[in-house]
Amino acid sequence: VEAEIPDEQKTAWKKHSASGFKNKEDFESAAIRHIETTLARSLYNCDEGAAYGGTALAFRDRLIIDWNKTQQSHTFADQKRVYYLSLEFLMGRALDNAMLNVGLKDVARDGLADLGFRMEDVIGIERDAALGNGGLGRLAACFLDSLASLDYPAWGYGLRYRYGIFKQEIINGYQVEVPDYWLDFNPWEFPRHDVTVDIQFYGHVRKYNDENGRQVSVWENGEIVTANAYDVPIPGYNTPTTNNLRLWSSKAASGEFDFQKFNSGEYEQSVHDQMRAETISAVLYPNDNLDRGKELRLKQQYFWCAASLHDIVRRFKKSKKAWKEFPNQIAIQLNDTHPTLAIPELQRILVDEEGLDWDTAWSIVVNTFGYTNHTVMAEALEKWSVPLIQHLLPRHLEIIYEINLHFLQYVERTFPKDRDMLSRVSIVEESNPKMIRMAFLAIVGSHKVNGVAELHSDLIKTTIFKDFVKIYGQDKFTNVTNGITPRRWLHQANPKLSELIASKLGGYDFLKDLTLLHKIEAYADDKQFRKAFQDIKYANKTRLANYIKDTTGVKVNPAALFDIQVKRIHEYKRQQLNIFGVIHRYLALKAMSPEERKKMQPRVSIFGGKAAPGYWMAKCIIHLVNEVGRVVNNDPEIGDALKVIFIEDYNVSKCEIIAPASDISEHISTAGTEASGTSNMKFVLNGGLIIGTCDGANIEITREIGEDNIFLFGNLAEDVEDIRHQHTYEGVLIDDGLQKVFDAIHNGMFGHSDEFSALTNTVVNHDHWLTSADFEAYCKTQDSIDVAFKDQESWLHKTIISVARMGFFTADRCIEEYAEMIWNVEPQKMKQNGA
Ligand code: GPU
Repeated sequence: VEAEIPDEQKTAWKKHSASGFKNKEDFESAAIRHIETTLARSLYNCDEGAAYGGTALAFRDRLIIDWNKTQQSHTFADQKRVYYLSLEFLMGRALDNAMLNVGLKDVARDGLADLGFRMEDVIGIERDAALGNGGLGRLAACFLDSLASLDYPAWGYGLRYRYGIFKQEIINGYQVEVPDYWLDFNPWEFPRHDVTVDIQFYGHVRKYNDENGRQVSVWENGEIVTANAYDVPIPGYNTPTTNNLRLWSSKAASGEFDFQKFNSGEYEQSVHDQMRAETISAVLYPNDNLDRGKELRLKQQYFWCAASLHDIVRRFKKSKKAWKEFPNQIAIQLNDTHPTLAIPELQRILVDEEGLDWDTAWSIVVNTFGYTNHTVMAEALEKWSVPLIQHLLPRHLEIIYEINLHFLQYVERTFPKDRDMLSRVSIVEESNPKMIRMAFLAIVGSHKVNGVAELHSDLIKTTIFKDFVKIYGQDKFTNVTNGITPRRWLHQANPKLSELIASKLGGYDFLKDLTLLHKIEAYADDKQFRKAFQDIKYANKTRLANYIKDTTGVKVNPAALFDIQVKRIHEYKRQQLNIFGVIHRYLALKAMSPEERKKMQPRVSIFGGKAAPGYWMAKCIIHLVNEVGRVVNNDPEIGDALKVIFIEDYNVSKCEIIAPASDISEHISTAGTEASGTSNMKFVLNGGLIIGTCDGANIEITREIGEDNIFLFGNLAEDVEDIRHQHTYEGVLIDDGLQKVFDAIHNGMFGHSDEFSALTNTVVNHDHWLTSADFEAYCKTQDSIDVAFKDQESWLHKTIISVARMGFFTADRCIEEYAEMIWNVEPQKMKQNGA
């Protein structure tokens, strides 16, 4: 392509080609130019919002220059690429990340100071890009950061929701959901008006025989919706590589808003059609770890899969390679089962549109896809009703049936006469109505299936996917323990700690090879280092205390033990165990004499997290936390001994303030239910210890940092089923301490007890989540934490050692494992000057 452009054009282009700023002068010039011309502001009406806008646009210019070079270089290099399909990308803010990744935050800080602004205020203007619910979406965001930082040629594909996860307000102690309209000013996206894909829904399948007597299927007469591409540049840390996140937005197909309807007086109908089409990408479903089977959600899934695959196939076809090269050029990773329709969609493209025979097409499909599972809980495993798919995607249903037929024939050959096995593993569940089991389809259509922590990957092999291990063998199933990006979660969230570490390690190389952290273990007894480390923790706690004061009015003492649990509110994550434990502590404090109380370790119990709008029990937990806070925080007898805080609207940018400020954080899911957890990693990396169950990545964290440095408690995954059986046949045994807590609630200590009866009744009736069975161990462990925290010298030692041993949990290690075991792709380092 390069050779075809005449020299004169190249010269003119190169003379004026944009280049990024490198110093303060050029930054100021770029920012002011944007403030004046792009934002139409002047010196006299440049507020913080405009300063943010100008700064963001100046950095966007820089990113897009590197983006162009990266894309060009990846096209020329013609190497295998990775596509990460995720319905959620919980990105948070982009400016701070962009400044740090391109290494120009200090330059921008000085420039902004010249213009009369403070960096922290400017950064704070940006709204989070909150296109996700929780861990699954944040993992996708961390993976994008690592893919770019390690120079992998990779794109993310997602949906451009007009409304991300709702904003949470707490009104009178109850959660209220407010829509998150985040797009009114978003400088980080580039609309690609020329990149559109028409997506079909409904219609029917027509069959005919072609001239060779081959049966051909045509899916026709459906409704068409257009997908528009919006590109978000993803800068790597300390590399020119800038990858792409392509988000699709839905619009009525251009023909749809037509003048015929307008002229025939159907204007309203035409506007209605337009709005119906736009509804597809309008809103993120706010459920975490729950499948609700809504038609619009299925439409979202197909719309996004079909647009992404069309884009990928279009790019492949430009290379003029043979179809059998497809899996050598392209790896597609499915983030949970949400993108599973990509499997029948690729098969449809290859067979119906490109005329490949079924088996050739299917081997391409299987070799292209990898599937990551994120849960073993039945309520979160996706199923779609056959009538719904029949109606919306008639050709895909046929293809799914045919995939199942081939699969079941294979199973029957391998395990003759095992009828039970056939019905157990069938992609089609023989229920009424019949259901398509998406996880099974994802397994059958992928060459690798992975879980997200060791225990979880073992559990999927021995429980929900057991039969598939028999059918395909062990090798198809693997583990990639989750990780987090140390750029955002250490360097950005905790710049002082990052700086301290860099001062001992002789630079910031550890941000790209986190195992280098082990070298700070040598400083665990170094007086100066320890003092600096401790001061940083205190400053971070003070920062959070100020935030709490500003937002809730409650004054908390930064010298108290900060005990934090922030994550989606879910019964399996057991915030109820935490708040019952807090009440237990409160009752104990109330029973003490003032002298005794004085001797107790002061504690601040901090909660944060959203409940899905339809999840009553989770909302009940939020209400209880807020009511307990109201009572405890206003109890003059208690004072600093205990404070209970609920942080409203927990999100990524708030986590950046919260994660560096913990002494203890809670990861206390019922054993066997939390696939991995990733906030556990964030807290330890920032010098906090953990109270946790033997679940998810807690187990590997323990192995890495040592069992003396973590507070584990509770029943083990292998015993949970038996205990639940006991509950069913012998009733639930309510722990004595927990009974006192329930009595206090019933007596109205925290407001009308009816408000909380669902919460206490579920424990008494079934206790599916083992709240009572684990209560005593939980409280005892909390008491031992008080004792341990009193010995500040030894506590400090534990936290430093733990940070030093967290190298394994970088998302960079995950990406390298995926690249080697699942994708078979290599990094593609660019020359500094681009292509
Ligand atoms: N996860 Br399934 C979500 O955040 N949402 C979901 O719908 C499902 C899983 C989480 C897991 O709960 C968490 O344990 C894990 O660390 C995370 O995915 C990333 O793998």
